Amino acid sequence: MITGPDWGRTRNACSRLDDGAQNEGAERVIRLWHVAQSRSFRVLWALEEMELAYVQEQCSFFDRSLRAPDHLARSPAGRVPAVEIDGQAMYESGAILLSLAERFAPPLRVPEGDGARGAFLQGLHYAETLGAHLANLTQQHIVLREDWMRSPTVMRLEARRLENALRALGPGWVAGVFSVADIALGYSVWMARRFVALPEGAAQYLAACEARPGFRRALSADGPAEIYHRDFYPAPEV
Ligand SMILES: N[C@@H](CCC(=O)N[C@@H](CS)C(=O)NCC(=O)O)C(=O)O
Repeated sequence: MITGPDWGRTRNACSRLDDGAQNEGAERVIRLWHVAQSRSFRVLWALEEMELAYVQEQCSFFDRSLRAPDHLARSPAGRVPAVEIDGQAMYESGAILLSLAERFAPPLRVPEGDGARGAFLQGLHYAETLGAHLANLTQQHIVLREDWMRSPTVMRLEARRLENALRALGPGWVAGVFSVADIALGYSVWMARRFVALPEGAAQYLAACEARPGFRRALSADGPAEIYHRDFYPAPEV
């Protein structure tokens, strides 16, 4: 879906990475505002799983482009992911995943009335339980640059809580068959391995995610590391 990537680093607007003319002329236009390694990877992965054509607007956290009025108009908190589908904007990754599946890939969601619907919805939302710990750990280890700003106690506590929360996962897909809930969760587990040793079930779950061709295509479209530059960020001793 993406051709001719050009990862320009000096810019104050997001860079378009695609054969946009072809997409713009098509009946449906899906546009994704994305920052490498961020939660917008969920949407990138979903678009690849669904084999949908899309326009990728590659953004950075470091050039204020997410605070520009045009981005705030589509994402009020100035975050990613944001999408526009036929001109209609959305900005919450879980809602975007469900909406894409309902519209374009029904087998990737569990419908109302199905016995696995509860597990499906739970998985979709549980991804953000993991996401809260990941956001705290990312802030502590990476966003706060000076040691005096960080709290070793918070770092250890958040790592332990993340590890415990990961015990709910794997080895199988959360609703029995692969769905967008696994995309939401799989991204969270993929990030979690930078902060904790994954429990066995979560490690098997992640391996199954990483084996999917859609995941691998999304990985090659993700872009240069924007947030995490180390494989592992250990919790400090207190
Ligand atoms: N719950 C939202 C969270 C979105 C979010 O916080 N995105 C982060 C990247 S993982 C972001 O854009 N942060 C930029 C900022 O806070 O300025 C979702 O799942 O879409």
